Amino acid sequence: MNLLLDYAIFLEVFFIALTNGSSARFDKITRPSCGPTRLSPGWVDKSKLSCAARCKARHPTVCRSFMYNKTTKLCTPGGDINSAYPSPSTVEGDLYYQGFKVVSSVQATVNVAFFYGTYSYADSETNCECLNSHLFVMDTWNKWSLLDDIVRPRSYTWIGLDDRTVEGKFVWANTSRFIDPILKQLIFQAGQPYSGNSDAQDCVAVTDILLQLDDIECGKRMSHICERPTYQ
Ligand SMILES: *[C@@H]1O[C@H](CO)[C@@H](O)[C@H](O)[C@H]1NC(C)=O
Ligand SMILES: CC(=O)N[C@H]1CO[C@H](CO)[C@@H](O)[C@@H]1O
Repeated sequence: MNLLLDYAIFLEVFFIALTNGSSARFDKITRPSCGPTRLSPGWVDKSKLSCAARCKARHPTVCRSFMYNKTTKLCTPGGDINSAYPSPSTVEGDLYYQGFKVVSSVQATVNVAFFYGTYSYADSETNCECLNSHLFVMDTWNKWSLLDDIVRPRSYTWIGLDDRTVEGKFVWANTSRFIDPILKQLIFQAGQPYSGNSDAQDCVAVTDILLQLDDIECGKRMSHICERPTYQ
């Protein structure tokens, strides 16, 4: 009986691995500042792997996360993570989120999640913070060259670069480092960043055609990329 169940779970997990592509996995998010939508009441499940599998099986289109308490084995299925929802309670346990993927080339490896949609720059920052991450810091040519694999579908996309503090001084998110002047020439669109008498264009986005950068009004709504350290 137990063996059969194990086998069924194994198949489910295997199927999930196949359908989501090998690099999409659930990551444990340490110290999340928000939580997921709770999709239904939780249940007792023997492992976090089978919790993940059942979340996918019971909520196929919306399961994006789950919470698992190692001690009580409570498994709570979750959807997208949003600052409107509370972070996991002690009873719910640890948060696992499926969205980050490792993208790499010979020169660079990043751990990123692409959020397609309508977020202002501030909303994007909040969303990344929810997941204990920050907007993508594309501070080397090698990281820039990975963009084509991250921004899918191609769309205007916020990265973590802005000159909100001092006009014309672009700072990378999550650091206090300014952009390298040579890199700036290479990755901004011709004639950008705009430094006329309008101060409004303070946040930087990847454009949808050549994946080059442009500075845009921070309130505009578009996609964004969050980045976490690579590990595991
Ligand atoms: C699981 O729940 C117990 C009892 O509610 C709690 O004491 C414990 O901290 C929780 N464990 C985790 C890993 O969150
Ligand atoms: C300097 C700094 O703010 N570092 C933070 C960058 O973002 C990570 C989360 O991805 C934090 O853990 C660091 O403390």
